Amino acid sequence: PRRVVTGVQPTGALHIGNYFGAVRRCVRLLDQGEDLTVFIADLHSLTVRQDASVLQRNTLELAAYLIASGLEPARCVVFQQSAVPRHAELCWALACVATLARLSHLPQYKEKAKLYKEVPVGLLLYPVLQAADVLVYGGTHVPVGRDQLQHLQLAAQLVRSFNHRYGAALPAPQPLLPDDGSDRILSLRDPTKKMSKSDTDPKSRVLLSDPDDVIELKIRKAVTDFTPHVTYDPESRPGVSNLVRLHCLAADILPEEAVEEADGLNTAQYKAVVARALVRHLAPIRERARRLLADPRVIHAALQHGAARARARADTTHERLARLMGTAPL
Ligand code: AQP
Repeated sequence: PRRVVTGVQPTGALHIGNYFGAVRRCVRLLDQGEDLTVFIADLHSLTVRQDASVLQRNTLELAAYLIASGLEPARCVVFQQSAVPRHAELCWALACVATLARLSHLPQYKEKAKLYKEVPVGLLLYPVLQAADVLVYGGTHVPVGRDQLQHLQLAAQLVRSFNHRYGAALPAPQPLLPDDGSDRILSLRDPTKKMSKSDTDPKSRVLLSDPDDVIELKIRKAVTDFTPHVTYDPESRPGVSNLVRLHCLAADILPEEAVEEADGLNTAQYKAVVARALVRHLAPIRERARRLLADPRVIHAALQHGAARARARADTTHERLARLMGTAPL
């Protein structure tokens, strides 16, 4: 059977790139009847320095927004990664079959390592932990963006080495790629870059927590180009096309339909249409999250319930692998 596994880091408020690129795709997978495991990747977030109380708050808020977006604990397994120590444990076993050469050649590692004088080992192990996150549940599919394909190839290679060494039968996880461009929502201030939580300009992203008027303002200020009419042409008009894409994702329409709706409007007028579609889509989610956060006990209970289910699944994999590795308790 298919098992879909994915994680989101609690490194700051969720933006519409995370939402359309990850969260909403997961909701769609649930609607299609997939078996889905979603974790809040707090261990991953430790690769950069975190303030403990901020991390806890971000974890709570992320849980609220995941549940409010439709990843309800009754429909999928949602939990905090650190609540299931098997992730870190399997990461170690995988690290023992990974090679330094392979890990240090991954483009994302090289990119991030450049920012340090002394590179933390966690940065190198990041994709190994990602592999463990999936394999610990016998995950078969991972919803990813195109920029994560290399990490999935690494996971497949680790699976081959691990299976070869121990005679295990872990499945190599397959990527699930979107065909609607939702894995690459661009910055509203610089459409050559991805929208990102860590961008220093808050106007570069719309947050799920943004009030209606802030959404309108940020879309109104979005950088486009000097052609007044609206077309969908991601290569030559990334800014406008990003807005068309957001319109499509929020209103559940195709680019042709969005462009038709924009007929006779200039980009400034069209931005109001896009903002309206986003507000209509996001306001109910924000309201549900606000209610959840007003009494976090429901969130705590949901996470505990999710962690218990995840632990039970992870234990099954662990026991099987421990026997093969010779680390089963005597
Ligand atoms: N711009 C984006 N468009 C589509 N999908 C996106 N994702 C991130 N940015 C975009 C997807 O969101 C999921 C969760 O991401 P993450 O929390 O693991 O961190 P990230 O990928 O590093 O996301 P950010 O927002 O850019 O954070 P920072 O700035 O901290 O690095 C993933 O599935 C990701 O593909």
